[in-house]
Order: sequence, then structure tokens, then C-alpha cells
Amino acid sequence: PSRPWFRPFDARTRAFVYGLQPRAIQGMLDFDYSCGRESPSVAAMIYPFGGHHIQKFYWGTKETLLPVYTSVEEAVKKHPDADVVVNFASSRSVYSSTLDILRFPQIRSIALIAEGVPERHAREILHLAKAKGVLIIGPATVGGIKPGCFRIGNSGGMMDNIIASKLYRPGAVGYVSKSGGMSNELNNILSLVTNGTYEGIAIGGDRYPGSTFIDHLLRYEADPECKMLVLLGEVGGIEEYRVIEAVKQGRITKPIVAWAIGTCAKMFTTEVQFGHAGSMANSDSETADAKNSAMRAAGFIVPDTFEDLPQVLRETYDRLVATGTIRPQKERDPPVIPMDYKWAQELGLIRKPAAFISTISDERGQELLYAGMRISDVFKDDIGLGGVVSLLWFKRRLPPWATKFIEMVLMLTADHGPAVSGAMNTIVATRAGKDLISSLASGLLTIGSRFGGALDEAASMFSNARDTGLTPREFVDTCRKQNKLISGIGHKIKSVNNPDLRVELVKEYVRKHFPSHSLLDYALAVEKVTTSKKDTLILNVDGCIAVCFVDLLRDSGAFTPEEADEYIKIGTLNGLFVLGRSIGFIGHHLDQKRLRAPLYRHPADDIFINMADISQPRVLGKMQ
Ligand code: Q5B
Repeated sequence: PSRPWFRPFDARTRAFVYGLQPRAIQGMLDFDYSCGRESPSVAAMIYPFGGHHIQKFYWGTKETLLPVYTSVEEAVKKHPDADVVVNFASSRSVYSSTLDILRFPQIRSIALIAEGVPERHAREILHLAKAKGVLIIGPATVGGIKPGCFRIGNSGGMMDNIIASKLYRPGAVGYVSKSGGMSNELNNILSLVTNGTYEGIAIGGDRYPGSTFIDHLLRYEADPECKMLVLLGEVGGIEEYRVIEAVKQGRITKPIVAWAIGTCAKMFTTEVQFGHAGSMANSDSETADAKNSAMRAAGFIVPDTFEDLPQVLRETYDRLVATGTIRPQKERDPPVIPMDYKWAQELGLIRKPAAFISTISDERGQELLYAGMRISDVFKDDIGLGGVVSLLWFKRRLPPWATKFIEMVLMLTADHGPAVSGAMNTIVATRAGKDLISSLASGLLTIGSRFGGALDEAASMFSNARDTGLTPREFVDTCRKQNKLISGIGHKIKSVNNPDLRVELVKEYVRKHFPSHSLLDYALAVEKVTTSKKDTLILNVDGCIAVCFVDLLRDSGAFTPEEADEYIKIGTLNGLFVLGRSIGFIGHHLDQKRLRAPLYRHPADDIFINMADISQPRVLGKMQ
């Protein structure tokens, strides 16, 4: 990209960011967007580790992708329009990475952010860059900002600061300072007393900055868009004298407002090292007072105190407006920058309806909570698996007789041999090479109204029948008339003469511990009617658990009648069988794995294949 030598950054500047700095890059992109740039100023990132990949950033309200290259060479090749590198490499790696960057003539400016760069390294970089005509800003700096065009890294601060200081559009004042913090202050002052910053560079506080005050001020002098100069120097070093020399020689003619910070140094009895490595007076001429006097004498506009700086800036600016040198532009509305969702939320500026509501557990605090109960208390109170089920399914602690019953159900239903539908499916899936979860799911998916999944329907049929006042016989007759099987009745192998002992255990427990068991009694009366017809039509394990659970829900005192009905309606009871039988299905899966059981294929002689009714394939439509 061709740009005049004095203008390294404009609204089309494209840069590489060296290092993974997503926050700084987002800040640069938000700035670009606020300036109304057509494309982001960051072309790509360069990061030698982690491989070539892509990262996502906001571009206004939308999103955009930026590539991450592992070498400068690749980045330069892919983006011939990028001529700036913002180098975030640490003090340890900034030297080698900058030497690498300097190999590519495409790169015309490099900002070095790292602090603590060895002076020897800084000087070598400086020397090499000079020879190649590359502009170096830094080290130990945020960089600088060209309002309306380009922002180096984090220069200018947060977006609200950028908007408040009107950095989204250019002003007419070019400044140079050492510190990024003071640059922010200047951006603010200039936005209040002038039409704002044209360009501002913080050269960094080290003793050997890659470019100095004079380099930038000469650029501003040459740039016709920059009408007024500001130099914010400080105690230490002699860079201000090089500017004085240039003014004296007539190389700088634009009005220049200046101040050297650190006039308070004289209040100390010994030499004071201020924040920057270079900010210490090594001779009388390096004091802030001496610099201010010399600059004043050379015709710079130097206020009496730092507090008077805004005033002299205002006067100088007004003069330039009065003489027509500066023609203030019509102010445009400040851009609206979408705020990051997280940030806006932290500030309490936005609210949004949650996509989910969850009321049973919470892991966000110090300790996991089950329905409000700390996990440590779950163990301290020894509430058992039944207690945990009661917290997570019913959001309350149930009395011990009830939680013990839940545990009993889980234990009773845990398995019923390999021949039942679910175990078979689990075994077949395992032997087909499926993993534990798939095999378990395969077994669970067989649980249905005939096998293991009859609890909810049984609970509802028996309680409806009893609640509507049907006698057990009337209930059985009604079902028969409707051609409907009674859920919870009947078993493939268990019968009156071969009773299901699981059912006996449940009945015994319930009779002993439940405050009432009226629905169980009703169901047993129904069983009397059905077994009188056929002795396999017993109250089966599904049915027995279901009616007892209805007794628990209705008569434990822990649920309102509405809650009890709701738990039956929403399918809670089948959950008991599903949970219990998962134990067995997992057991069958592990068993088959242990046995190294091969692929199962059902013997053909066990399948009656009959295609008699379709022995002549039907021909649909005309055959050609
Ligand atoms: N009849 C369970 O059938 C079974 C009748 C009925 C009125 C009924 C069947 C049924 C309802 C669903 C149910 C849970 C399919 C069962 C379980 C877990 C398990 C499993 C395990 C474990 C058994 C013979 C005659 C026919 C039918 C009549 C049958 N059931 N009448 N109400 N409920 N029950 N499921 O033996 O006149 O001869 O045509 O669907 O509660 O799954 O261990 O295996 O832990 O894993 O094949 O315990 O009862 O009998 O269908 O040949 O019927 O009785 O109408 O009458 P079967 P079918 P008819 S526990």
C-alpha cells in the first residue's frame, strides 16, 4: 500500500497482531467499527505455537473470522495489504520476533508493546529498523492512535473513553508523549478544548525508544492534515532538545504546545526516578524545569503549570480557527458500539429471559446443592440413594420409610435375568460390539407398556377405578368390555402357584411401614378376580410397585393431592423401573464383555419364515 512517508496509518491500514491477544484485537476492531471503517484493521494474528487456526471476533453486531498463522512469512504472503505489526511478544521473545518481522520489506511499521526489553536488544532493533526505513514505536508502550483510522492495540483505553474523547473521527492536533496514560489524558483534554486528536503516539518510557518525539513531530509537520502540534515531554533524556533544535532550524513551523512533566522533581533532595526507565535527570538540562524554559525560549507555547495546559491548548486552537488554518468539521453523532453481553450484564444494563428454568440442583456456589441440600449434608444425614431420589425427583425430603421404599424398589427391579426383553437387547447390542452406553440405551428402549413400563398406566388405571367407585369386578369387566388389558396385571412366567417373590416382599414392607395402603388392597382385590380366570393374571411387579407408590404419594403427608396426581401424570413411576433396571442392563453388558461373547446371530431354525402370501412378487405398473 502506498502512503506518504509521514502518514504510516490511515483508514485502510491493515496490521498483523503478533501474539494471541483476543482482547486487544477486539478493542482494535471495535475502534475500527466506531470509525466507520469498511474492513477490520487487523488482517491476521501471528502465533508460532498451536498450529494454524481461526478465531472469531465481533465486527459491530456481527461476527468475523481472523486467521492465526504460525509464521510471519505465511502471514505476509497471504496478506500483501498489511504493512504494520503490533508485536505483543514478551520481553524475552520480542527481540527474535522483531528481527524476524524485519526480514519482510512489506512491513513498514512495528509497535513493540513489551516492557523490560533489554536495552541492548532495543538498540539493535532500532539500528536495524533505521537502516531498513521501518518505523518502530516502543518498546514499553501502548502504541498510539490515529482517530478515525487505526488504533494500535489497547491505545485510547476502553471504548467508552474512545467515544467520550471523539477518537472515532480525526481532529487537527498531533501529539507525542511518552506514556500511554498521559496520552489518554491528552485525548480527553484535546476533545474538550480543540477539535481533537489528529494522531497521538506514545513513544514509551524506555531509554532507547525505537522512535522519538522528533520523528513523529516531523511527520506531523509534513502532514497537511495536522495543523497543531503537542509535545508532552518529561524529566530525563534530551529528546526535547532535538525538537527545540528542529524548531530553531525552521524544520518545525507549526504551532507547538509543550510541557515537560516532572517539575516536582526539584522538591526532592535526591534525584528521583519516575515511573519510566528514562525519566530521571542525569544533568541540569534534563530536568523538567530546564526543558520547559528552553522550549519556551525557542518559541514553543509552554504553559506556566501543567494545570494551565488546557487553557493554552484552547487559545492556540482558537487562534488557528480564527485565522482559517483549522476549519472545524460538522460533528457527527457518536457511533453506537454494541457492548459485550457479559459486560453489559455485569453493569446491570440488560436482562434477558433465561432459556431454561431449573429447580432441582445448583453447582454454581461453593458446594453442590440437591434441592437446596448441601452435598456434604446428604452424607452427614446419611439420606441414602432413596433420599437423593426424593430430593432430585420430588424436591423434598421424604420420611425414612418412604426413602427406604424407593431403595427397595430400585434393588428389586435391578434385574430379572437375561431372558427379559431389555436384558436380551442389551446383550445382543453388546455382542454386536456396541459400547456400554449404546448397549444400555438399547435395553432401556425396550421398556414399554408390556415390559417394565406399565407402572404409570397401572397407577392411573387402578386409582381412577377406585376413585370412581368401581368394584374390582366392575373394573375388570369394564376393561374387558373395552378390550383393554389392565396395566400391572399378568406375567409371562409368574402365577398364583409360582408367585413373584419380589411382589411378596413389596407387599410385606408396605403393610408393615406405610401409614395406609388402600390402593394396594384394592389392586389385590382386582387380582383375585383376574387370577380366578387365569392364574398368570397376578398383580405383577410393575403393578404392585405402582399402586404402593400411589399410596405413598397420597398418604405420606408429603404431597398435596394435586401434587400426587401430577407425579403420576408426568411419568414418574416408570422412572423407578428404568433407574433400577439400568443396574442390571449394565451388569449384562459387562458380563458379555467379560465373556468375550461373539456376535450374536439368531438361529434360522428358530424363526418361521413364510412368504407364501407373497410367493409371486407383485408387479406394480407395466413392465417394459
Ligand atoms: N390377559 C405381561 O402376557 C403380559 C392381561 C389380560 C386382562 C391383563 C400381559 C400384559 C399388562 C402389562 C403389564 C408388565 C405381556 C409385566 C414386567 C417386568 C418383568 C418381566 C419379566 C421383569 C403377559 C393371556 C390371556 C389373554 C389375555 C389375558 C393378559 N394380560 N387380561 N389384563 N393385563 N400385561 N406389563 O403371559 O382370553 O386367553 O385371549 O400385557 O403389566 O414386564 O420378568 O418377564 O421384572 O423383567 O403373554 O417382571 O399380561 O399373556 O398376552 O398371552 O394373555 O390373559 O387377554 O386372554 P402373556 P397373553 P385370552 S411385568
